[in-house]
Amino acid sequence: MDHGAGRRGLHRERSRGGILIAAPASRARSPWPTRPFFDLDPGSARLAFARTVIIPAPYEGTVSYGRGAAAAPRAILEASWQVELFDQELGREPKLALSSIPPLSLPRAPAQALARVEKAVSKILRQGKRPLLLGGEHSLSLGALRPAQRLFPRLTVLQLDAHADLRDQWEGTPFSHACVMRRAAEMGLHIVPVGIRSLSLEESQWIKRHRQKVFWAEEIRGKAGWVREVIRRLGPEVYLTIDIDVLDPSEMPATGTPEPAGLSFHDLLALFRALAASRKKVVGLDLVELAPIPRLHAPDFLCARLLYFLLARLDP
Ligand SMILES: [Mn+2]
Repeated sequence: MDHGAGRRGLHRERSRGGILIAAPASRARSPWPTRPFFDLDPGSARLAFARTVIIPAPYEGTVSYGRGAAAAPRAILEASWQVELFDQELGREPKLALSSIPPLSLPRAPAQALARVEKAVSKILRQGKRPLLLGGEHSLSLGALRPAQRLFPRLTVLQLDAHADLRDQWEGTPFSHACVMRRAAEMGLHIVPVGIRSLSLEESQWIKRHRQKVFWAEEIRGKAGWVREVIRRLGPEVYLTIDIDVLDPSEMPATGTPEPAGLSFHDLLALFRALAASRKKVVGLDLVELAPIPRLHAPDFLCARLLYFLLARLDP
């Protein structure tokens, strides 16, 4: 359905039109570093011992120039080397059983890219390990959700996001980042969206028609009780998708489609603390839509720090 040129134009901004993002070409071409995430010692970063396996997926499908989300996996890897391994809250250095594979080489066509993600995620799931997909665009999540659902049919998707991502189609493809949760819902997955504060009329109507519970950003900021309620709505097996634009742009400016009045880093820590304590099984996760800004490394570091906090609690 066409909602008019104005709204489409607005959404084009969502497609990362508005922010100039470029990485030095030399860095883009240099080979992927062999140095492990978080500088873990090579022994504990071995694939055989890993409980969580990072899959770097530098993909920004429909964008034809400029480097945005595709630069994120390397930026997070490099930032992760600076993360302090001592966890003050835990009072120790957690022993992460974390490994990674080399970045996926993804074709531009969304359907083919998703198929390749699916294959990589499926392989890790079948080894009894937890895939951690590092995007890239949010559309990638679909490639992880398909194999995860095959193994865990009652899977819940915990979606942290500023946008509903419930459009039926966008820019001629049903596999756009703006459609990812719509596809997930159509797969019969139970969805728990958190931090949403931007959506189209079509998405708003879909939410009403399907009586979809949404934890709006407005109902979270500065309030208590929402964490417990989110956890209560999760099934025993959870796939966590972190669209980093869930955060307020004051803390996370490096994303293609920033939305004001978002969640805080502390909100996410509170949620992750509760999620880890809940004994729900996080069978897979992704972090998507970081679009690094050259010479502004705080957002890249935030992502690394967020993942370290979460993994330290999921794999204590
Ligand atoms: Mn999203």
